[in-house]
Amino acid sequence: MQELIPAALPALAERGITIPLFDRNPSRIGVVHLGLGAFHRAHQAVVFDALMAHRPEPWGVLGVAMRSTQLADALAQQQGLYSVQINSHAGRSWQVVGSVLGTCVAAREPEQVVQAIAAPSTRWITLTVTEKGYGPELATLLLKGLAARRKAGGDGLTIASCDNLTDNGGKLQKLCLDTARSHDAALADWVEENCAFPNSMVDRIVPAATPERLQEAAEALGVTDQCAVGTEGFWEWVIEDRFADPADAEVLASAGVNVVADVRPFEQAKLYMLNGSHSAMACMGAVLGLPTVHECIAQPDLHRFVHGLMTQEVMPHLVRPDAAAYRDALLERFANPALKHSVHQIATDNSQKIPQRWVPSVVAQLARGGKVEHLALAAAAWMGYCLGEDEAGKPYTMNDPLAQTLQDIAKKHRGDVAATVGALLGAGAIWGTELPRDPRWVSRVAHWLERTQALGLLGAVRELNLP
Ligand code: CS2
Repeated sequence: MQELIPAALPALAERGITIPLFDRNPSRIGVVHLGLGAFHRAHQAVVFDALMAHRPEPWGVLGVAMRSTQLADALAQQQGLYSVQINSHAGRSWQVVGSVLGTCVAAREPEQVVQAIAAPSTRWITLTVTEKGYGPELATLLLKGLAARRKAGGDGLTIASCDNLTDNGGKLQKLCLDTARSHDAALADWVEENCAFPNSMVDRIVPAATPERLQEAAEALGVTDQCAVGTEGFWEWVIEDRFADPADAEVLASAGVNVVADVRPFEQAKLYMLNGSHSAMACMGAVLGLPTVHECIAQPDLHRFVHGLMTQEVMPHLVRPDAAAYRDALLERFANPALKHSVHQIATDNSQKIPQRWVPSVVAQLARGGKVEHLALAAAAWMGYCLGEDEAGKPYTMNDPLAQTLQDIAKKHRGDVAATVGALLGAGAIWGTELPRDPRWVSRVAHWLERTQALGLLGAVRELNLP
């Protein structure tokens, strides 16, 4: 079978598949994207694809994989083309995205990244480097590029973090400025004055590609696509109106991006409602042996639990309007059977995600004297998850920077509720400094861990759900 390359596009159009109809010359690269994963391909790159079709500015993407070479090379082989399978209520459709005009690997070709950041046509850097990616390595790479840009007399850039972090733009700006200040104060000043770091909230459920998905792509397209991704119909991008070029606000809005003065209401709703529920289902699904989010939410007791978690312990703190409608829409999105979103994928890096997704709701509930039953049961499920095997004794791999530590603790204290709770709440910086010492929180987590051990996780969920 032929592969997905530009020459294959006319035949795809004949099959009714949306294809890029714009000039894909690499000179139109205006965005350097760091973190070339499935999410970027089904989210920002689709927006840039729409912009490339209608706008004169260069919105083409240089897709930079931080370390792994496989996807970058496979995409290069297809001259940047890949397909997106969209699974919405209306059924399934396919789109070939053409905005990625080049790829490289930061660990292998750092100089290419630096040159791209410095290139005059570049206007934006976007990032999806995951929660744990915001460290010195990232700062060094960005600053090398920005130093080269400054030296070449270039304009400032918009540098947009698209990771699921509270205050993502602010955190990235601080990382860059702090690092720059420690060795090059003039560069720090230049970045501060010329570059904009908007906060942004991005949303689209994009499971990691599976061989099954690639097979579906081959069947639908009639050509092979090693880089196909599957996603839902829904997508949302809310970004703070803070751009190196203020005219970009209107440009982005023309592609359906929501440009706002303050992202926080959207960011909090998304992190605590969507991602918070995701992480709860990830731990519960892993412990119960339910492999996907769809299978979790199809379980009536878990559906009721997730509904209760959002309604009782998250929504009281949200500013985003229409929280109930937002919740109901999320429950429907979780139930999308075509996504097959693996709970183990979501449980990856739990120790980095829990502080962003659960802790703020626990703290806010305690501050208002509210209940934390659902969050405490979710925490107990996470403790069960840390054992590295489901309730039937089937082992799984934990992908987490703290995997070994957490599993050692969980196994060492297995069966001892107080010791497990004390040690796991104190591990790393996951639960902050206050919660592990707050008896209101510790006692509820201990309660639900005890119930989980006595009744099984589903039994404990049923007990919590009782009216
Ligand atoms: C998920 C997110 O893997 C995870 O941790 O919670 O990737 C989630 O699917 C996206 O944030 C949805 O926008």
